Amino acid sequence: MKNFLYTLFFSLLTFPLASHASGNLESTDLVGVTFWVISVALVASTAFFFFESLRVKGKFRTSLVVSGLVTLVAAIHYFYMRDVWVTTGTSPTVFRYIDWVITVPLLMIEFYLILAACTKVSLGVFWRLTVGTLVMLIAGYLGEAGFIDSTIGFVVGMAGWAYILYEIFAGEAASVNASQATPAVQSAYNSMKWIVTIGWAIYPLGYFFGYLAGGADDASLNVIYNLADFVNKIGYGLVIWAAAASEVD
Ligand SMILES: *C/C=C(C)/C=C/C=C(C)/C=C/C1=C(C)CCCC1(C)C
Repeated sequence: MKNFLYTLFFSLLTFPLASHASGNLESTDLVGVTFWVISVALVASTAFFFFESLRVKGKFRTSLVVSGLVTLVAAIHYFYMRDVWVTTGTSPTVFRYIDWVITVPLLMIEFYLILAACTKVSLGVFWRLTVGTLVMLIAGYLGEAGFIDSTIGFVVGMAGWAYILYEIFAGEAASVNASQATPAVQSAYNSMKWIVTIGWAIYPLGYFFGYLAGGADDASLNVIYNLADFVNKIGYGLVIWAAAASEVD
């Protein structure tokens, strides 16, 4: 069984590698270099999370596989986004949103998964986190792509984010964490909560400066998003891994 899983994981890793770039990266293109470095870090993290999922206690396996799926999906998008950047010098916004629609709900349900590894958690937690996330992203996309007014997209998107923050700071998820989670899970939960508050704030700020406050420069915006993704996808996964690994027996 383990050999089968190793083979499966390894074959999944070839997807990002197969999506090769058609343009050459100039050594002076710093934004392109950040795309490159993050792509490779995402592939390496995917291997790490998948293989570690076979070592941690069974109840944490799903969480680590989900962390690996987040970095795998993001790696594939990063290879394409680097291509868009290198060949056109413009922001690969559509790819970012496609990536977010898949990875952000997965990141959010990690709260549910780590709590469910400790105790019985109602499915309401899962659905509220998923729906809040989708409202945030879909409103943002519609505003950014011009289907709805960009201010309305921003306001509705912010409301979706506020709803998720409420759930993890003061809602049912927060009370289950405080009363029933193990110390390791509580500490992961708290770090994740702050990543979702501070690390995620980069994206609405980017939207605000890009669409509502007169436009932002594409190069700076992409470097900031790339660094933010490093923390919010890889760092976030490592926080969960640290909790899971500390409970290995
Ligand atoms: C790995 C990628 C992540 C964690 C992306 C997160 C994206 C957001 C938290 C986006 C939030 C937005 C708002 C809160 C309002 C305006 C529209 C968005 C979609 C930029």
